[in-house]
Amino acid sequence: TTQLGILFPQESESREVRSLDGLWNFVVSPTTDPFLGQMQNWYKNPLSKLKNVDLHVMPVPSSYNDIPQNATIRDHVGVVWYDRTFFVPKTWKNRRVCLRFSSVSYSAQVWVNGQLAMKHEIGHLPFEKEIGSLLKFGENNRISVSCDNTLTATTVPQGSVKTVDTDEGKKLIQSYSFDFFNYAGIHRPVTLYSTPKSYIDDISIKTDIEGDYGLVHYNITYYNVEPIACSVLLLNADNVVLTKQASLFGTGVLKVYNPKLWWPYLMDPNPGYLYTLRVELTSSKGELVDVYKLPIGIRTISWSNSKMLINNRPIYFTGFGRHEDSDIRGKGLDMPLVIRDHNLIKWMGANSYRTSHYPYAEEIMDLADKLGIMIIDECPSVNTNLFSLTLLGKHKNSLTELIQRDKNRPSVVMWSIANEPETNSDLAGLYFAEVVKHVKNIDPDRPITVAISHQVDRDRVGQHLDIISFNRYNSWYSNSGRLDMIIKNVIQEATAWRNKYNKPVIMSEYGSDTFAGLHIYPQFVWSEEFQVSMIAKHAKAFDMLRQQGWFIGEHIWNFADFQTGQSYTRVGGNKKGVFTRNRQPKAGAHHLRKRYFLLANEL
Ligand code: GCB
Repeated sequence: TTQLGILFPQESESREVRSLDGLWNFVVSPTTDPFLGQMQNWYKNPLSKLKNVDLHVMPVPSSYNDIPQNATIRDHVGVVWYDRTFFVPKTWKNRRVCLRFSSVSYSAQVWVNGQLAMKHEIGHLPFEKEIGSLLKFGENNRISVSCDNTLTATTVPQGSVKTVDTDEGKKLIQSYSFDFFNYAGIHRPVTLYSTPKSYIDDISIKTDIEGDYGLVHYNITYYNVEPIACSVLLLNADNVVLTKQASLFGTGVLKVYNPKLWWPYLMDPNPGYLYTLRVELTSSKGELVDVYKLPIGIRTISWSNSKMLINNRPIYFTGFGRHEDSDIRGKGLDMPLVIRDHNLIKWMGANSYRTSHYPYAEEIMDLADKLGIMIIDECPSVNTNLFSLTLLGKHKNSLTELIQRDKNRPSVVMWSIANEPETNSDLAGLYFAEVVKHVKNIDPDRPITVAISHQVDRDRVGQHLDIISFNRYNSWYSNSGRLDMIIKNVIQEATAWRNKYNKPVIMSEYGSDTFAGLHIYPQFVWSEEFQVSMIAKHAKAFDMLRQQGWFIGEHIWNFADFQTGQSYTRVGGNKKGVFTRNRQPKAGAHHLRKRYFLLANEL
């Protein structure tokens, strides 16, 4: 279901937040009876009271897969169960109390004190519900969550399940065609928060530049149980109030003289400048009722048939495809990792990345806003095929929810509506025309792309996009080992995309698996020397393409090594990172950062 108002929970004069992160109880249905939990309604009683099941301690947030010492749980297909108790203060009785999950993969049902509170499908996106009527105030309450990782032809992303005969009897197995491991669980924070009964539900902003002024167009929705006045303040980064405006209908424009613009990293000495939009609801007696503070950046995005511009300056994307992935935690949010990653991104001199292949945590997006890292924001559609109306509906939902979550972020400069879908059929053309129309209806102000892997000549999707991104593995999947066949092929393919559509072109993936510490010279596949030369050859092609005026970016695959499903093409995971899974640089990282800093100086 689509929802409005998914503002990130924050403390303010009127709002309180309690974290439900920590240790939860965790139970998997026995493999002999995968549906036992559903049959027996395990949400009705504490999981700790169940007989004949293994009770685990499970940290939240985290993927559950790599926590227990148990391959059956790692490879489990279907539903798992979580529960815990939590205390709700008496003082919240007359307030609006919401329960918010920042992400559960893939789908979830949530019960509070044995009563269904909400359901959500599609991982990597937040969902919440007002749960006041289900709570006991001044007492302990129980929250139960069932989480299903099953992917089918009508989930986003897609997969398929079948039953196989094993040495241990019949088992369900999951297959999927993307390579990253299908981690599951409560991946991001769970929060309980309270607001007054009259509250700010949503804020939308759009910024513009007009002469010496920065413009902040805002649109606020709020609910009130008493007469309410809404006002809006703009504060600079030193918390000085620049303007204040009473807003009768919740919409208006704030003007800032000589604004400090939001610039990407290395395009300005002070990148990522953020103002604060402070929204206030006050009662007829003039008392403050609700306050929400939204960080905003003032910048413009525009594009032509050959360029993309921020604040009217052409940009050139340098950076990576990435994953939310690490040892033990899988896709669980881990702040030490997140900060380390962003320190590495700055150390690399990269100005951007794509959130391949799903939306990343809001905490990560906050950092991108602050540091001036440009984000190509991707929805969870990977390798899409077997098009259907049901799939189309969910694909659109994933974008509605993504845009609802990220619409105000200065770092988000483009929507990626799919990675490597089927693009060569007429049906694909029709399908993506619909997806594009949907996104343009919600957000006409950011360009749309798809990371395409099929061949140019039969493509039916590029016509609907603003910017063409293509993924190609020269010297790896194509002409393995042939470092002498990269330059011509990259130039040829980029030029073919350009000639077909007359639009800006990005190479959104190129790379080679590289086993850290493996040295072979002359360069040989899997060695660090090979990755360095593979990067150097691509750089030559990119530099020639840049002369043409329509080639606008290069993203290497991948930032770091990551876990995959089991296959004979992967040695302990995908090793195309320029960093290891532990975030240590390979030779390729040292090589590439010189290029990124040179490019930043040149542009
Ligand atoms: C791709 C996919 C990416 C894979 C990569 C690879 O084209 O977009 O998800 O990880 O290739 O290494 O095979």
